[in-house]
Amino acid sequence: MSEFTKTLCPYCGVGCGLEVSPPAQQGKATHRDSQGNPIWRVRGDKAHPSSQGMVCVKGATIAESLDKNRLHYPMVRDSLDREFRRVSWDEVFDIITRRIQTVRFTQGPEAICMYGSGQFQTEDYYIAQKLMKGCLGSNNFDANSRLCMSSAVAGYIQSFGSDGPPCCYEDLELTDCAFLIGTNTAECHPIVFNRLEKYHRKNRKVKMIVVDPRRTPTAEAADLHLAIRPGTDIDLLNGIAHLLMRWDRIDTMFIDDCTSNFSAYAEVIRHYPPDVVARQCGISIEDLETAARYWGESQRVLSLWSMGVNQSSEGTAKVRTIINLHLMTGQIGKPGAGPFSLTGQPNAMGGREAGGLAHLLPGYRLVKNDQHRTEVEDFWGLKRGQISANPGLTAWDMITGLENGNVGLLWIAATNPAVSMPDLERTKKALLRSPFTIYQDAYYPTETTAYAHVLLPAAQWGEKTGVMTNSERMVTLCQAFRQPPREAKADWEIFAEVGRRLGFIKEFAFANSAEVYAELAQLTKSRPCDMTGISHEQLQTQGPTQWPHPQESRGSREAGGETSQKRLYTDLRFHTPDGRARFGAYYSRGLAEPPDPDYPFVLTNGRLYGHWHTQTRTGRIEKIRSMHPEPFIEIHPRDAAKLGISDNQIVEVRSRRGQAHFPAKVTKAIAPGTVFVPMHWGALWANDAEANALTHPESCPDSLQPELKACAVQLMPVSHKITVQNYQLQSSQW
Ligand SMILES: Nc1nc2c(c(=O)[nH]1)N[C@H]1C(S)=C(S)[C@@H](COP(=O)(O)OP(=O)(O)OC[C@H]3O[C@@H](n4cnc5c(=O)[nH]c(N)nc54)[C@H](O)[C@@H]3O)O[C@H]1N2
Ligand SMILES: Nc1nc2c(c(=O)[nH]1)N[C@H]1C(S)=C(S)[C@@H](COP(=O)(O)OP(=O)(O)OC[C@H]3O[C@@H](n4cnc5c(=O)[nH]c(N)nc54)[C@H](O)[C@@H]3O)O[C@H]1N2
Ligand code: SF4
Ligand SMILES: [Mo]
Repeated sequence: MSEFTKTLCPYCGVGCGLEVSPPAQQGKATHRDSQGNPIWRVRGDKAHPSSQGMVCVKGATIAESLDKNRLHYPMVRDSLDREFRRVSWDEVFDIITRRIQTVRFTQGPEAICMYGSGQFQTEDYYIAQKLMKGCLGSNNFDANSRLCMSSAVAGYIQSFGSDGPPCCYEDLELTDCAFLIGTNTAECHPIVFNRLEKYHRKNRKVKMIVVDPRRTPTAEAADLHLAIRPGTDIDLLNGIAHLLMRWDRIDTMFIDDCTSNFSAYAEVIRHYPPDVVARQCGISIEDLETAARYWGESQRVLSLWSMGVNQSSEGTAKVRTIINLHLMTGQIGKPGAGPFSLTGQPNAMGGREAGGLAHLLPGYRLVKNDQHRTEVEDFWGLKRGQISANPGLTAWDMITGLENGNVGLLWIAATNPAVSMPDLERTKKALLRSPFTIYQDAYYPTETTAYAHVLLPAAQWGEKTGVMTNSERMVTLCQAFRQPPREAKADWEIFAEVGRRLGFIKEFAFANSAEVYAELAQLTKSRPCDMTGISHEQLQTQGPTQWPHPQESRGSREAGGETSQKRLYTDLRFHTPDGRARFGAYYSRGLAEPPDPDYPFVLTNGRLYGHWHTQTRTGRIEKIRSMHPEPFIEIHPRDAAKLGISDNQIVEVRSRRGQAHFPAKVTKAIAPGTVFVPMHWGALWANDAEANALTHPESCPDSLQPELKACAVQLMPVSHKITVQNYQLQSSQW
């Protein structure tokens, strides 16, 4: 047997294949982390179709974080101002089930909430849905994906009748024009970007357009960088459509045969002539025309987007407006073309398959759809009507639910909301009011630990076997290669045990995660994400597999046939009742909180190449800490001069909700009037440098995704030196 275990990188949605082997090497010294733990060896898996052996710095260094500061035992305390005490799993399960029963029978199941994560494996997600939405009858399961890709989900559903990114990574190497909007792919999806950039460099005819208010490393590589004003994406996209229409660069046959609602859209784009659009976006008419020309002249256009589009109070409209351009030019369902949403987290896609948002059910089903609920109830052996017909509380609704006393129990797993939620002061105050919070994480402490009554130690990547699906619908088996530390358990096992103790014995009678996956796969039968031909065993023997992959196709695969569909909609039939894709007709509305004389700057925020979100892993890796030692704020030289701010000087940033301090990075990479801060520094890692101290929770009316990417701020240089203190790593006692 090979000494390598095949798995997937647990960071971003690119989903690179990894091979991991044990630390001890014959004849060589064992590498150890700074706390003395031996480090597992990791390399790219050349056989993985998505990444072909490539990895970025995060994947390459992941093993160094596995043992540092882990949460080892269940812990409880009676109130948030007390110390935790260690308890056994038996005791803690008892405490939790008693509490669930009390809340269920006093406040009702809708007072029970779970806030999960795109970093769950699919099995974790599925068991959580069955427990919450099925057995307990509460649709209040939401995930951090609400803050991440729910606008993409809503946009796909509204335009195509179903969720599901229709493209694949091969398209990166087949396109004539890559249109990257609101995505810093080079830093956030590095291996996707490597593939695209290599191809772009070799083929000079291939165009790359980047739309981002910042000149990111992604924008540096582009033929055309449109540094639009934050929140003007719809103006730009409608402006491109206006020119394509004027130049008659549209695919009328495709529009007539395969779409609906074109006339409403045509009416909207009439109002976006180039002079108006250029002024609105803060770009030149020439650049706008160049972008439209690249679109119009290309045989194959591939759009890629992520948070600059989704995290917006008009996120769904932005997504649909991107899709509109593809529909009007017939750029879908063929190699090298299509609207491709890049998913952020490693298993945000698996979450969608398992129904892991408050309005979804497993198998790409919707809570609001009567037939979908009935199908799931029958499959789970529940009474008709057991699944509530109302979508549950979203992530932010859970915060306001704590404020108004409607939430009686909050179970948080695999996410760190005390850093990643908008309007942190309000979030933290609400969390302090929670009558009972369970927090299930791999590490101790994180910022959210301070708000928990119960801590449950989670087994993480490499310590449990399960599957994850990446942005191109590629399902990979992530095999355990080591034991969970001390008493840590897999998330799905924790949920299942609570289910059994609540009396749902047969519902949660799973011997292992392969059985869990097999059950979910059955529930996807004949759905757009049909995975009935996928199982742990099949993935182990045949390797990563893209869905849709129905069971019937197994035979044809063995006979050498192509089974998984690399691309969706190649037959140009969509999942709408009439089979046509729908144009969405949207006027731009702009930012929820535009700048004004009191708060004259737009603050945007995002990610850096080395760090992962709230640093629970990457903050513990020396190489990465030295790449990005401190937070900072990017300010254009003109704005800096006006305010008397010099490089490295501390800037106080205030919004209507809070304040933070950052050393200034004076740079032309950011547009005048806009400033940028990284999102990675929560309260444990720096003093007063939280991006979300400033942001607001206003969200898109369709996707309910908050506008994390923009809020209005004022800036002030301060003379005293704020220490950007780094959190000192202690070795975990727990
Ligand atoms: N290194 C690293 N990689 C990651 C992650 C990480 O933490 N670290 N996290 C993963 C996750 S979960 C996600 S969701 C993805 C996110 O991946 P990205 O979306 O690429 O990352 P962000 O840096 O959040 O935002 C992208 C860009 O949006 C731009 N932007 C802001 N406002 C606007 C606007 O109004 N319009 C346009 N067009 N652009 C705008 C910002 O300037 C920023 O450069 O990354 C994934 N990959
Ligand atoms: N201002 C601003 N805010 C943002 C964003 C932004 O761009 N700007 N982006 C938003 C987006 S897109 C996202 S995805 C979120 C991310 O925000 P979070 O989800 O809060 O960030 P992470 O640091 O990834 O937290 C994941 C947690 O899961 C734990 N963990 C890892 N593996 C496991 C496991 O297997 N089981 C369990 N139980 N725990 C595990 C880790 O230790 C860590 O504490 O932030 C959102 N917030
Ligand atoms: S690109 Fe994403 S999946 Fe690949 S190694 Fe880097 S973080 Fe991991
Ligand atoms: Mo995300």
